[in-house]
Amino acid sequence: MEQTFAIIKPDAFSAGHTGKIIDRLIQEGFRIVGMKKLWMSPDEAGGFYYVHKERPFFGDLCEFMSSGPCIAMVLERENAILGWRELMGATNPADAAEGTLRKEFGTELSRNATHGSDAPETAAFEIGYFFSGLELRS
Ligand code: FUP
Repeated sequence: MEQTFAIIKPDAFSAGHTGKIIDRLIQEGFRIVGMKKLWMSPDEAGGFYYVHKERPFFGDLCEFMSSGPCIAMVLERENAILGWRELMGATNPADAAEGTLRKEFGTELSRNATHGSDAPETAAFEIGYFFSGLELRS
């Protein structure tokens, strides 16, 4: 079993897609180990996306991620990291395959509905950024 970290981003949350996205991930065999709704400050979003802090889109990314509430989750399944990335689809919804979450719910590169960790090290950092051990007891 592997854990990954996922976000239903402010665009998808405010559009009312949370239930549909949760339905899909349960259908795909993920177990929700932790889940919370939160509204990040720009600074908190910047800490989450610190790897991108020198990139030209960093400011817009932090503004978007703090534009409204989102849903943060820890998901567990075999091969969870890659499996969740596959269910989300390509970063740019325009390139995402049919049937993926970003294809269905994303609207543009900077508003792509969901986030998922890309490697075990990032999953560990991202889970720890949002959840305490107590919140993940199961
Ligand atoms: P991903 O791992 O698929 O979420 O993609 P990245 O880590 O490369 O990018 C993080 C977020 O920055 C993406 F979800 C969308 C946003 N982004 C932009 O807004 N512009 C870009 O040119 C690249 C990424």
